[in-house]
Amino acid sequence: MESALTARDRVGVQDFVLLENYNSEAAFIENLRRRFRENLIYTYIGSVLVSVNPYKELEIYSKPQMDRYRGVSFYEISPHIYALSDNTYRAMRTERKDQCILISGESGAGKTEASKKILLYYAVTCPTNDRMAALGDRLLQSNPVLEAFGNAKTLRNDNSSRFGKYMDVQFDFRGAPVGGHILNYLLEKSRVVHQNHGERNFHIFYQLLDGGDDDLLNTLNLERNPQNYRYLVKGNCPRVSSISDKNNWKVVMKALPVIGFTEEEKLLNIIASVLHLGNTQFGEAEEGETYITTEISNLAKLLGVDGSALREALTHKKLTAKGEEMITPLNFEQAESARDALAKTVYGRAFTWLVEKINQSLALKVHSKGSSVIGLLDIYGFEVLQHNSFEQFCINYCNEKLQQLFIELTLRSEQEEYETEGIAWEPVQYFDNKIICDLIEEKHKGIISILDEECLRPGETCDVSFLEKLEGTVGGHPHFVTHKLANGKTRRVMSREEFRLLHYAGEVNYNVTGKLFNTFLVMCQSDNQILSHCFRREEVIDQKRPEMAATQFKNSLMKLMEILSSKEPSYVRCIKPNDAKQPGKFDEVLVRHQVKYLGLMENLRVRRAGFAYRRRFEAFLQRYKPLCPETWPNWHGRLVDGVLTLVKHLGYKDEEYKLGRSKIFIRFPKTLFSTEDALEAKKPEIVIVIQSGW
Ligand code: AD9
Ligand code: MG
Repeated sequence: MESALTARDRVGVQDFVLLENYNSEAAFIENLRRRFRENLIYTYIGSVLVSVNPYKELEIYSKPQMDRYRGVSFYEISPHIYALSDNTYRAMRTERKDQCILISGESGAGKTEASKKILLYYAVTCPTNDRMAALGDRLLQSNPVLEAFGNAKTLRNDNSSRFGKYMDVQFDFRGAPVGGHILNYLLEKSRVVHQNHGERNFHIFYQLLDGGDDDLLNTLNLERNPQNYRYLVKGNCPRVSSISDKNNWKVVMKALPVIGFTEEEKLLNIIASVLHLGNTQFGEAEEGETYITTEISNLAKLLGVDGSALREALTHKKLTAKGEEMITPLNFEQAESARDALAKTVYGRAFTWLVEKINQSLALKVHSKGSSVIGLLDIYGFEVLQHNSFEQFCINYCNEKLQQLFIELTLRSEQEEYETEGIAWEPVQYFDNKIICDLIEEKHKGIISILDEECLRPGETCDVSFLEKLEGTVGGHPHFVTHKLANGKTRRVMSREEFRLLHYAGEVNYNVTGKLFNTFLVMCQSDNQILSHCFRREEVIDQKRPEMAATQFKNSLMKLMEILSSKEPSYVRCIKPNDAKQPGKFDEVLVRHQVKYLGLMENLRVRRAGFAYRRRFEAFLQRYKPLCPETWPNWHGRLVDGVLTLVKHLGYKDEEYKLGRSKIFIRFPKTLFSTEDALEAKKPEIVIVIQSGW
């Protein structure tokens, strides 16, 4: 009967549903703050885990800590990411239903760290399957590799995920992990050629230059100083104090063989070739023709292509008109843009290839009957930059979809619970962000459809007409704003080249000009001859009528939503306590904003709508049976009768509780508090009873 909760664990309330003043945002934030001050970064809203990034290492993730959480009920121990992991795992085992854990929050809030802790928990605590003993290792080791290639230092996060990741972990009938699969979403490829001030390119470039030995760098014809590479100097930030590129290089090199990767050389050639591509320069000849002024034989060798073919591809373009092929020269600007497009494509292809390799290594190798799955979703967080492009549009759209799923599923499951238990309730009003999702994705009328139409038009610049079309189609939408005001005047604070979306999480201005929305248009029309040499020919996408990038992304998100909806979801809602990435600093304004847009207050209200607290009959009886002589030490009748006997003895009034089919629902927190207090007071007696061999 010893409680696993210590006095420190009890700072504030560990479940927001127990807040006396549950309608008060101030009380909500004060509870978060009090707990954060004591390094209690986790708090529940019912079964949703709210996590505040501590920005420091806490001693709460060790093996003994994992053991504390195994098989223990949510409410009997302090909130933790391990409790959620364990609960999800047990639900999968006992209910034989696939699960998923959805982690959301803005950039830097702690999503990736949370997903790694969950994976670590499973790798350490689950039984192993003899034939797949190393799978846990492989799952864990895929992380540093993917992070090296897909994460980068941004202003918001020193290790920001620049791709979305959904990972399935498959378990066999004994609960041992036996397979895994990763789906990756839209890598932010523009970072390969451009970084904002204070940001970096993907980690792997710096790791290679800092950690690779002299021989390797010689072979790749690279110099150690990142400042010598055009693609690495844009952000003017070659080093990050919180990151050791040298050590991380070692970690990645060690991880590659664990995940079964043997084509290291090929991968490094690609990384080096991107750097050399960046340093490729052009000169302008007369008549607008362009030529390459730098040495490219080394680059051609690294890419595995013929030098003159490469030269041709960087300075000319191939057009097919009326069945005839025409080769026309590129001007200086076009050549630079073709070079950058090539760098992005090569890097993007390498990333996809890496994910494929990891998937091969994690693939289920033994046929396993009755296996179930836990899916883990860790996407890039909502972000607002000074200059927001097509990529931010996709990132924020993705967050919008996830929020929609959260609303649908929490409301739906809450409603379903009341229904299955046969209990009446009043629905709570929510801000439903479906209206914004529709604005973006609706067929023929949404922003993505309009973007698609523009992409199909010949010509290279379509930004202005795109904006005009947007105004014509979605101009009156309450979540869409441009410089034009309804009265025909112009909004001074906005330029003519941007539109604003009022996202659920805040307002974002998207720029539609030149290098932003437009680069992706050029890319999807590019005819890239080099990639066919780098990779298998059948791998190269048919470019005749490319599926537009935005639609492709939309379709992949739709598929993801389908996958997630078919599983039982659990939620981790991550909160970033300050913008300075500092420990101990709780910026109330920043936190309040996140609490608002994550819909945590509504979430709490729904949870409290009818009944603050619910528990299965057996769990309730097990915990509180010492409080009633008729149920202690054992109740032999029907569970529901035992619970009824117990609550009558405790003096619960009729309006304070309801009995469902399998659960007791308690309306007010104070009822539960007084029961908990009674249990606390009774403890010494219970211990004596247990010790005397009752
Ligand atoms: V982004 O959308 O990918 O830009 P995330 O993934 O939400 O973002 P991440 O998990 O990368 O953020 O966390 C940012 C940093 O906060 C980490 O690099 C850690 O330094 C720090 N962090 C986050 N969670 C924890 C934690 N539980 N314990 C200690 C943490 N540090
Ligand atoms: Mg991340």
